[in-house]
Amino acid sequence: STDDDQDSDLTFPPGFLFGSATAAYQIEGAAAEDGRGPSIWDTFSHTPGNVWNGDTGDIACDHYHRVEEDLDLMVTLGLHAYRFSISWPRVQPTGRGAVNPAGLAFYSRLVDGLLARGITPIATLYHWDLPQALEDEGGWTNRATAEAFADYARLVGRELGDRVAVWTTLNEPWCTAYLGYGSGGHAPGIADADSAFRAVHHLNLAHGLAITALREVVTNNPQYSITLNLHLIRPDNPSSAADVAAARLADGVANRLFLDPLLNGHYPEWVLEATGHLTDWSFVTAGDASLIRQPLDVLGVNYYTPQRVREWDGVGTKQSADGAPRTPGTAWPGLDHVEFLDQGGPHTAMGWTVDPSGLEELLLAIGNEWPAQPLMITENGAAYNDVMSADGSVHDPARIDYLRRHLAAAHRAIERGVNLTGYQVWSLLDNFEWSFGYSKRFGIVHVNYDTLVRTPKDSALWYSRLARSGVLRGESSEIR
Ligand code: PNW
Repeated sequence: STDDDQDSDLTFPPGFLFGSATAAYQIEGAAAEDGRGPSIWDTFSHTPGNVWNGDTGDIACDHYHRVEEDLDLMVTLGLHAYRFSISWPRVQPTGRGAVNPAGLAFYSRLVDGLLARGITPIATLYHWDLPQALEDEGGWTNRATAEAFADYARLVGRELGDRVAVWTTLNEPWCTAYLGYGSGGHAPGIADADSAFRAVHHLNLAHGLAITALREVVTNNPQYSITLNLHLIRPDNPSSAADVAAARLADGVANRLFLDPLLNGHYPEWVLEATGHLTDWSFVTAGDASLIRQPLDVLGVNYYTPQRVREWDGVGTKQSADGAPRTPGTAWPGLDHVEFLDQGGPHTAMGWTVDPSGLEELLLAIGNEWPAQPLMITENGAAYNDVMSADGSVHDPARIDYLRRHLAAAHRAIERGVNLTGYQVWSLLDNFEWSFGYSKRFGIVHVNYDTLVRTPKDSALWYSRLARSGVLRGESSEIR
């Protein structure tokens, strides 16, 4: 029997938070309403050639107008928690100074709506929609953006800091730095290694400053967190020293540049050296390390697929990271001699290999290095080409299978001692999947983009049984 055959029922610990996640730009729409300022994703998506089919978040799921309906949907599904993000330009249209009261009021209503329904609010302050005005001054390449972020955190904290249970500063700073400023595949579409490393540091700094600012103003003793998309990177041939070195370098650039300052209080010297030909790191100044390292009540981990690398011998055409769309630059600066290999099927609609063992391995690796650090899976899920059947239901057995196997992997990690506090499925709704537009459906709830009607998929009904019981049923007791 392999790790993935799960025949017995698995019970999750009491208090384990089953929920689901979304992000403001991906679902809200109402992009120019009630005083919201433009973000880099408005600019990027409205620039031809950046997003599949020319899709934008102008309307998205129209969640801004349908928030009550969506809250009721969460109740129907029995969710314990809801992870959402706050749109900075909705709250502060130019990223600085004047507050937009209507924007703040929207999130206040959302939080009240969650609490009234007994759902735990997990708020993310930044899920990629930087106010365009700040990008015009250099965005995350600019230290001042980190300082502006702390001011924004403070004013949101003043408004919601009596009600939010978990504050997450940043979602996936890896994506912001390396896709936004490295590959150019995400907004603001800059392809420059030096800019990407500057962004890494200023995002780390923004996190530390924001936690400090929140602590000054909140009153309800919440949990503080950050969400990272950590990469589980395996050497193709574990007995090849060159492949092991390739995997270590990839881990250094993708993971250690975040984990080390956040949790250990310093940058890994060897990674700074290994990337020294691309940036001089002079923007890291004395004292920054202590600003960045703030105690984290929970570390958010997003996981979709592992990676497999080998040393590239320089011959032929190098394979690139799986699923990555063609972009002007690289999301892996400094890895000229590292090749990312296709890992075989099955794949999701993103082209990402389904491999739950990577999640268990990742959780154990973090748990072993930081045993006292509570973790939460803040995203995990899969895109499939779902279609509505004639009877009006959406049968998505592949997604159920994906979720079941990843939840079993998470359960194995718990049994092996990892302090895992919850699981947020990505995503509650089909939504704007960044450069892939509306072509990729990650939701457990189907959205018809003509009518905006929401229909829970089979996976949503399956997930609600899990959330209500806390028991992941074995395959043989599954009713499909
Ligand atoms: C995450 N990569 O994005 C985000 O947090 C979500 O907003 C997004 O919808 C979800 O995962 C699904 O993609 C990622 O290229 C985008 O490695 C790209 C990568 C990783 C995460």
